[in-house]
Amino acid sequence: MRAYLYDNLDTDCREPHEQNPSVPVSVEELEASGVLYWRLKDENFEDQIDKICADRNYKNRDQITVSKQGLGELFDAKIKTFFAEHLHEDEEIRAILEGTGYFDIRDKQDRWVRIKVEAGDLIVLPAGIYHRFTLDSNNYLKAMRLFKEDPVWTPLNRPCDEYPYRKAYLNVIEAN
Ligand code: KMT
Ligand code: NI
Repeated sequence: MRAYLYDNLDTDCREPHEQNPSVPVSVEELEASGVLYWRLKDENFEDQIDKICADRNYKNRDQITVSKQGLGELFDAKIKTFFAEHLHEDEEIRAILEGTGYFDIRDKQDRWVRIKVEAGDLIVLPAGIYHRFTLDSNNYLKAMRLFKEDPVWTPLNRPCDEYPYRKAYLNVIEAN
């Protein structure tokens, strides 16, 4: 995982979009926005996930392969939905199993922070944070999705500042 400020250029979102010079964003800064991160080691991969699930009460899981082959005829529509700025009522928890991709989140100052993820990264985006996802030029990412009960991943596109999940998120973040 590596995080940095997005350059806001209007080119292909699969490009790195890193500023020059780069402006890195630390794990601590991500935490201030409510984003959690774990690096999973290759050995006992499942055990580490099981522990995080037990600690955080994630009871269920499934897998998604974000690729042309994995999503079939839904690919173009899904990719578009993922990259529209949105939030969810629930946390978005992803353990990256294979491949690479970018989660972009809005920081406290409403700037885009790009988080490059790869196999072995586990990331939690809190409920109510504005974010988006894109593949990079490798066009392939396989992830485990973790969730507490039934997942509510319906994307609520910005603006949805009046939703209780958004307000609750801002209240938590303000305290950080
Ligand atoms: C979402 O809601 O933003 C996603 O599920 C992103 C794709 S999962 C790698
Ligand atoms: Ni999302």
